[in-house]
Amino acid sequence: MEAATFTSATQIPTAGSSYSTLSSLKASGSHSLQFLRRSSHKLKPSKGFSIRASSSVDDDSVVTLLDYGAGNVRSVRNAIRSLGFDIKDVQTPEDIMNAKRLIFPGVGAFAAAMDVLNKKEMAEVLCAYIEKDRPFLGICLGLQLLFESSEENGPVKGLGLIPGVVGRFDSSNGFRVPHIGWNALQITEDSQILDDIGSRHVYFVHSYRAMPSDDNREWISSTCNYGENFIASVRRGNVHAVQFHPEKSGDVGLSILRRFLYPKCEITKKPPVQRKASKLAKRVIACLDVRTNDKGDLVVTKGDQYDVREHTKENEVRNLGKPVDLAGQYYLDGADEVSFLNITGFRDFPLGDLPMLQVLRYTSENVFVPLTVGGGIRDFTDGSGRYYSSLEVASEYFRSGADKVSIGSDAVYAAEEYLKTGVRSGKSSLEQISKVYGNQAVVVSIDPRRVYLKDPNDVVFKAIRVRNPGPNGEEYAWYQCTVNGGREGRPIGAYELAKAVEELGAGEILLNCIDCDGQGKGFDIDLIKLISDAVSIPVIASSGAGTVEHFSEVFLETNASAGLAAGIFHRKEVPIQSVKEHLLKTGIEVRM
Ligand code: 1PR
Repeated sequence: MEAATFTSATQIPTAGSSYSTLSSLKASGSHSLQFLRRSSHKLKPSKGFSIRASSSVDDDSVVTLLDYGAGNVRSVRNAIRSLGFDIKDVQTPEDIMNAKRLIFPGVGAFAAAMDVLNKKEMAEVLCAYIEKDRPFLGICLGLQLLFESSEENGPVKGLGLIPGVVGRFDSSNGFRVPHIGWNALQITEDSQILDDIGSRHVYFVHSYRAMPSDDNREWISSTCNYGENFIASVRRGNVHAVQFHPEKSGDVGLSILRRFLYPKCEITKKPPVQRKASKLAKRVIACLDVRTNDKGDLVVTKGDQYDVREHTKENEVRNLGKPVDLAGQYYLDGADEVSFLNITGFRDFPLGDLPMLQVLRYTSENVFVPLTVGGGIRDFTDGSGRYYSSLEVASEYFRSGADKVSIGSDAVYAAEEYLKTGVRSGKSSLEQISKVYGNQAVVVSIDPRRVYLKDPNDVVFKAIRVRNPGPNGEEYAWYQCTVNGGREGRPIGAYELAKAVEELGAGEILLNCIDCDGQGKGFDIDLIKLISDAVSIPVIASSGAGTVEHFSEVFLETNASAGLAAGIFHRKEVPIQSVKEHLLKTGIEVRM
């Protein structure tokens, strides 16, 4: 159950205590924090909204949610609740017809979703509901299903309400697929729910998209450019659908949901504004390495080259704060994503590590940007002989509020096996999880260590000339992958691993570097350039950030899609907002 009981060691709020863990945050004056405070009050709209008296408070405070059980819609639920609404789940087709307002957060694959809708006899009722112009909001796949068909594992027939075919992004033009990240929209029509957002960014994560055409023009309320103009939202009367994720788009996304949920609020009609096309913004990610310290408390820690212990007599695990509090703070500070890495997951079974699941549950109640969790994702047999597949482990993480899971050690073994046999067995955690939850939900975290060479031909792995020579003047290096938190080197390089995991279904790469971790001397530009040029999935540059300039350097010199840092944020040396302001000044698009 969501409101699980808690060990006091985790010091996380009890269910229903709203945002009390963040009460200690001294961010007064922050717009977002004000919003969070407001949002904890039921049915209390934001400033500038006035709700006219409604006939029935009960009816007006319920959102009907069409969750056909294909994946995790926890974040949508949390966002709806944070806006003061209760949720009624659709159980039967009649529930759709009786809905006062219906939200359809499509998840999973197009064909599977249509299959469920047809089998449960909901497809026809849903069409009738929409054709009657009843309040509807489709999200992501919930937009795509309105079209005639999709090419995803198809062609597959859709609901056929909007003319057009949903197709895959073309990665041959250099744009990375999936499209993951923050873009601003071109609002083309009076969209009502988008009235407040101006040129602010919203969060997308998808590989398929619907394209504008003369036939569907009258539906389109906004488009977005990602190598090509695709449909970002549609609107006809009370029917809305968005390709992006409002529930993951921070306060902008919540304001979009609020507009939908409070249709009676006064809106100052503004003419649609034509804006310069936005590029995909570079993301700034805050990473929380989490583990239990020697007293049994779950803490955020941070290592130097992966050594997380203080160099004192006590040799304690460094304690930089509480996971839920810090994640909440980084959300308010403007982090585009928050990552939790359960760094002892390789030796402790994560499903036995309930505090980590609880951290996710509580964080996802109030943090409305994507959450990634990693550590210990692998097949496991517990002491009593019960076998858990990696898919079960990942599913539990998703159910607890993760949007993506990150796989470290197990991806190394899978890549080694794949390179040895040349066969995709379909059995690895990576393959199984990406098949069920989609590539975009699976990140592979690489923990490489630099191995210097005098001659690049000394190894069979990809070696490159490095800008800073090794201790004996070596001009080359290869990047050896490690497992178990850097404890064991493996016979595979980061380059070979990255290419293999892309083929096995990874949607993104989190590229650490043990040599740079915690050093504050900058990212390993050679490594990040090597990997981000080798794959066509997004690469997150990690390890070594010490100044704002390190972020502009990595974005200007490599094709990294995101920059991740830990130590400088935990020690409050560099605020996330300063990183973003610096990037903007340098001409690099970021979400503000
Ligand atoms: O192998 O699937 O169980 O996953 C374990 C995960 O835990 C991996 O993602 C691995 O990177 C991570 N991990 C394991 N041990 C450590 C450790 O530090 N002892 N943390 C560890 C790795 C690296 C980054 C760090 C950046 C930025 N941490 O996440 O946050 O280097 O730090 P900085 O900005 O301070 O330089 P599995």
